[in-house]
Amino acid sequence: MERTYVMCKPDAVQRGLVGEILKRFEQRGFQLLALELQHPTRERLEEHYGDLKSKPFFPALVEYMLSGPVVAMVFGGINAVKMGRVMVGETNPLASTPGSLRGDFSMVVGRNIVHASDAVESAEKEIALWFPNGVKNYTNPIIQQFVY
Ligand code: RTP
Repeated sequence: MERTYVMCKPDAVQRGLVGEILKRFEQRGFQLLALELQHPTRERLEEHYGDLKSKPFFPALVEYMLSGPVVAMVFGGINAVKMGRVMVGETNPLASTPGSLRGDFSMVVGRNIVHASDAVESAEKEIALWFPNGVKNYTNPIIQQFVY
């Protein structure tokens, strides 16, 4: 089963949007595989956003992500990575259509409420980074009956 890493950013936790985000992924048919409130270290965030180290907004991004706890989640499903990005919307909320999480709940790129992995390979790296003890797969019979 393809897996993706989804994270409610600190502004989502502070605004009480965790339930809404989780609900939308569950309703769409993703299978919840892991869920944890975490207080990430600077080191972990710098590794998570390692590809963006040279960007001018990198220091502000790390401070934003350190502004409170995050909710780390792993979801499984068919095309989970691409589908997760559709759920989330575009990086800039201005380009995110209503119906997507960022399109419904955010206004600016610096407070865009949620992360979802952008490729299968990065999803697996992110899952290993945020859940170092591993994430167990299991079979959900309700979801399985729609897979053909
Ligand atoms: P994410 O990794 O958080 O899911 O976001 P993304 O793939 O949609 O976008 P990415 O390019 O990976 O950027 C990561 C996060 O950095 C912040 N950002 N700020 N000020 C800016 O121009 C700018 N650009 C990106 C956003 O919080 C973005 O989600």
